[in-house]
Amino acid sequence: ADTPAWWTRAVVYQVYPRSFADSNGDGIGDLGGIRSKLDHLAELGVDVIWLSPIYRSPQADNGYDISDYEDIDPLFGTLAEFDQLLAEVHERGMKLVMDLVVNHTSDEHPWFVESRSSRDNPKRDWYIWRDPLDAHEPNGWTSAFSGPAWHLDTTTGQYYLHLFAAKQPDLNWQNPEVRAAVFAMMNRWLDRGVDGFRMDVINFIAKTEAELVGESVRPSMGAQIHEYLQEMHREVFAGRDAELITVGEMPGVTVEDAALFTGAERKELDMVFQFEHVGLDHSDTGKFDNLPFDLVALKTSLARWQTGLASSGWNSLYFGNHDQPRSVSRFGDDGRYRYESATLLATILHLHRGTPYIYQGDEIGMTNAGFTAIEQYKDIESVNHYSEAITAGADPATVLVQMAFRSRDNARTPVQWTPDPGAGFTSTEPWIEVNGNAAALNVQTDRAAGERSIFDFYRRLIALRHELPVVSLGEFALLEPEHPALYAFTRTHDDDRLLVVGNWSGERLRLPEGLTDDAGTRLIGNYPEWHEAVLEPWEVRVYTRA
Ligand code: TEU
Ligand code: CA
Repeated sequence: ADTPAWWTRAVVYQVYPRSFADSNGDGIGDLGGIRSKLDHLAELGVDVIWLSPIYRSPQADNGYDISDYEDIDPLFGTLAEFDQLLAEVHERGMKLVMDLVVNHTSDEHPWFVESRSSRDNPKRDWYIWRDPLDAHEPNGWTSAFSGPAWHLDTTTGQYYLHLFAAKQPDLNWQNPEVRAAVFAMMNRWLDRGVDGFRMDVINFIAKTEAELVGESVRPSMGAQIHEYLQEMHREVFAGRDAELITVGEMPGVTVEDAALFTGAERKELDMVFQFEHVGLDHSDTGKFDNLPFDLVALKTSLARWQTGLASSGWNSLYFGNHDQPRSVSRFGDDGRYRYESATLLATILHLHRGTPYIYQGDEIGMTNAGFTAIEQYKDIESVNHYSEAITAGADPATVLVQMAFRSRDNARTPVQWTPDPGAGFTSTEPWIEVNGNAAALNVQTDRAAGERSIFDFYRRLIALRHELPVVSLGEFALLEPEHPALYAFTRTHDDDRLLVVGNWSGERLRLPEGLTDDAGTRLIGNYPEWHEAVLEPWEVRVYTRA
C-alpha cells in the first residue's frame, strides 16, 4: 500500500487573526501578533497553521469579503510582514495554509466594480446577474445572513446573487475566465511558499441555470462541482500536491459526496469540513433555534463518517472554529468540570481517524462569551439575525438567550494570554470584549496548572498522533452506540489496539460489564487515578494493548 500522506499524522491549528494577538495597539489582532506566538504553537506541537483571511477587505464579514486576493489588509500588516511570518513558520518546521474565499468577493473588489458598471461590461458575466421577476427577486433564495439572496442594483436594473451579505456577491464559476483568474491567484500564493488552502463554502461555487431559476430555498450543490475541483487540481495542485494540504468547507455535504471529494484517485481535495455533527443541536428552521444536546446522535453521526471514509477518502475532525460556539460550553461543562470536559472532548476527537483541527483558545478551554446585550455583538450574522427576529415580533430577551449560546462571536473574543487587563491580547480597547473570565482563564495560568493544564493535555494528544500509527491510521469501531452518556470506541492497527471510554456527563457512570476486560494499560487519561468499574464525571480513559 502506498505511504500514507503526511497530513494523516498532522494536526492543524486555526488562527482567527483579528482575535489572536495585537502587536501594534489598535485593538485588532495582526501578523506581528501571530509572529509573537509562534513558539506557543510550536510548543503545542501543531504541524499546520490555517489563517482565516488576512487579505484586503472592507471587513463586512471580518475578511470573508475580499477586495484584493493578493495584498494583505493594512489592519493585519503588509506582504513583507507576511513573507517574514511564512519564513518563521517554516523555520519551526510548521506549514501555513491560507483561507481561500472564492465563492464570492467583496462588492468593493475591482472585478465587481467593473461588473456592476454596465450590462455590457466585459466582466458582467463574472458574477450572477438576473432580471427582476414581476418586479421582485428572481427566485426565493435567502441569504445566510438574513433576507433575500438577491440585491437590486439600480444602475443596471438587475439583481445580483449573494448567498451571504449583499457586500459578498457570488462569482459565476460557469465562466472560464473566473476560474482561470482564481487558479492564477492560487498559483501565485503557492509559488510564494504557502502550503495549501482551506476553501470557504467551496461546494457552493457550482450553481447551474436550473438551480438559479428553481424555487429551492437555498442552492443544492451543482453537478459541476467535481469538474471545477478536478480542473483546479490540474491547473494548481498537480505536480506539487504531495507537500500541500487542501480542505474544502462544505456545508451540507454528505458522507457519500465526501468520499468522492477526498478519494485519493479523484484528484480533488485532501479532506472536507462536514457539518452534520454541528447541526444536531439546532432545528431545521435555523441555527439559533437551539435543541438539547444528544450524545447518541453525535457519536452515531461521527461513527458514520468514520465508516464512510474508512477505505477511501479522509476525515477532518473538528468541534470548533470561528463560526461555532466554544466547544467546552456547547458540548461540555464550562463551569465546575471545565478541565475534565475540555480534555474529554479533545481526547474523543483526537483519537478518531482523521486530521484534527484545533481552534485558537480551545487548547486552554476558552468558553462562550456570556454576552447579554446586543451592543456586545459584532458578527454580521448575529446582528442581522437579531434585527430580523425582532422585526418579526420575537421577544428580545429570548433572542439574546439564543445568541448567547449560538453566536459566532462566542468564538471570536480575544485569545486570553495572561491575567492582565486586555488578557495580553492588546494594550488598548479590543475590537470585541474580552471574556469576563480571562483573569483566571488564560494561557499563563493554564500553563502553570501542571497536572490540570489543558494545553499540556493537548500537547500530549498531538504527540500521540505523531508517534502511534494506531492513532493516525487505526480502524475505528464504535462500542455501546445506544448508551446515552458513554462514548466508547476502539482503534486497531496491526497488533495494536486502543480502547477509549468517555463519560460524557456530569454524573458518575458505571462501566458496562466486561467493557475494559483485557483492555491493557493506561495510555492517557484526565483523572489521576482510575477506579476500575466507574468513570468519574467527564472522565476519559485511553487503554492501550499491543
Ligand atoms: O462559513 C460558511 C458557513 O457555512 C457558515 O457561515 C454557516 O453558514 C453559518 O455560520 C450558519 O451556520 C464560511 C466562513 O467560515 C464564515 O465565517 C463566512 O461568514 C461565510 O463562509 C461566508 O464567507
Ligand atoms: Ca493590531
